[in-house]
Amino acid sequence: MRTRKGRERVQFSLSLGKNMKFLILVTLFGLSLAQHNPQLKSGRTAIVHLFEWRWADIAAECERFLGPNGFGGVQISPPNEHIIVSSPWRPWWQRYQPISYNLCSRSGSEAELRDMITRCNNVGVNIYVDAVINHMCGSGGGEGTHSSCGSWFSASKKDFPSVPYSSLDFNDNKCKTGSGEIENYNDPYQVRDCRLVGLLDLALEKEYVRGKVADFMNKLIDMGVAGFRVDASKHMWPGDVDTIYRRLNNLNTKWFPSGARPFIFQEVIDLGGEAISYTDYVHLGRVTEFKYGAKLGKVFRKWDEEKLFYTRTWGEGWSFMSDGNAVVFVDNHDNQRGHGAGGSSIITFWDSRLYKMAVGYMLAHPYGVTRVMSSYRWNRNFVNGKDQNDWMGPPSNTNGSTKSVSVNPDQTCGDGWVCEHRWRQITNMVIFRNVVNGQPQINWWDNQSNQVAFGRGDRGFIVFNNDDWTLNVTLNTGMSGGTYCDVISGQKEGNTCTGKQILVSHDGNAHFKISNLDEDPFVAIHAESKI
Ligand code: AAO
Repeated sequence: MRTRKGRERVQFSLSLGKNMKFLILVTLFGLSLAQHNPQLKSGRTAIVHLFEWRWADIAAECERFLGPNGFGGVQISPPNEHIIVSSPWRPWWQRYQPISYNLCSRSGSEAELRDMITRCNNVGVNIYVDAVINHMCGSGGGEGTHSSCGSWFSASKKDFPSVPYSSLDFNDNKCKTGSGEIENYNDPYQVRDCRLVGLLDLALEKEYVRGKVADFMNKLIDMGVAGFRVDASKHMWPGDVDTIYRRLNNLNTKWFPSGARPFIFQEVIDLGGEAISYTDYVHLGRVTEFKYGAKLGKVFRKWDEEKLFYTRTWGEGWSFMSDGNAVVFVDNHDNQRGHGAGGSSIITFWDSRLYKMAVGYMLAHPYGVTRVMSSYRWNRNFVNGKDQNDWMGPPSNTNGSTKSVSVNPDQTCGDGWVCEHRWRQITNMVIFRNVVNGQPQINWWDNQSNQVAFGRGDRGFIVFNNDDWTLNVTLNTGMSGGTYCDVISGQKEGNTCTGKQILVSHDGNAHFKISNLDEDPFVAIHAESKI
């Protein structure tokens, strides 16, 4: 609760003068707490990860879809120069192997990046950069110009002249394992000083390296980005990244209030049971809460005897980190294909019916800063439970360039792009989250099984049926009397509903009937879906 209060205070400070606000934030909470603020524009609340999208497509998506539908921001794939891998052919993960901080990548050029940042900001959508600062390419990355801007490098000599980094800028002298690799996650020294899957580990304790990383991030801040997902944060010493974060510029005042700090959210996988905990990082910025998707997957799949009604205490009550520290998601680009952590319980677009419910639940619930995943399809090929094609990159042309995202007449995407964020149920729940923003969770109801409902003040109400029988019940919605459109089976268009209508009587009660066989067995109404 301490941090919830903290957030209220931060929100309160928004109404004060700009300089005053900065002073209060710095003196009372320090720079680091300000880095917990996603700096979302005008009532927006959700981020979407447009995994592997081209900059030109993101710019267009901001203008034609994300801006108008209330999305708050986009997490983009790493924008800096990366290795180009031919075996396997152009895997998505080549972008997690930096060659330099030049801004040309599989997603486009620096000019295209700048154009995207400008156009998205202009329609109220923030850009968050996936920052890969723990390492450069893999030690087996060879030598040559197989890199996205064509820069020469040598992995074996640890020579990256386009930064420049030399063999002096890496950690190998500090790492104490025989292989030079992380061998044991229970030894924090190995995790921070040795190589993660063979990736050349940067010596972030060095002033020179810190300077190069801060320059890279500051260039992006000056271009107008709102913050960073910090890749592999667990593998960097908190003191080192703290020094770098402190050097970051305030956000560009063309789009953000003066004194606004970049939003920092750190990728730390902590499912418990390892030496390194998320608590080492929460004072520096937010942290990805990996327990969230792993547990929500079990709940909706009804594994381990989980039931939806147990989520009455969802959030801190499930030993997740405190609300003000968490970034939450149902799946991410790693665990949707068996990388990273979370295991088989993770729900993805491949299980679309469960996925819509799980994402709907996340967006309706007040806990955390929410991130929606937007994926592409690939040819999965399971052998003994492992997908042999977990490396496959985005929809591409024969020369390896990424295909543009095409939009079908019904607003879904084509050419292998899944665009979960465009699924009506998910888009409408992003809007729901904006409409109920700041409202407390109230009027909880459950059937002691997998049917639950809750409201958000008098602004919204949602009902789930994940049991194998019909839900048929009258509930207090807390909303004003009238007719509302369910935004799951349809939405409000003009003064009619394209899907179900929900009648709320003057006392706030409404009758809900949801068959377990419905296409989507949940119903959501909000103040702006009233007709
Ligand atoms: C590629 C090749 C490698 C090759 C390498 C270098 O695949 O074979 O050696 O190039 O040439 C991505 C891909 C990698 C790829 C890499 C570079 O996923 O396959 O390597 O790009 O191209 C750890 C890190 C975490 C990381 C995650 C994947 O802690 O930071 O691994 N995620 C980020 C990115 C990711 C990216 C990188 C980092 C690197 O999101 O896309 O890699 O930039 C435990 C630990 C976790 C650890 C996992 C996986 O998790 O706790 O910290 O994540 O293991 O190793 C249970 C446990 C859970 C455990 C999990 C898995 O769930 O509860 O704690 O099991 O064992």
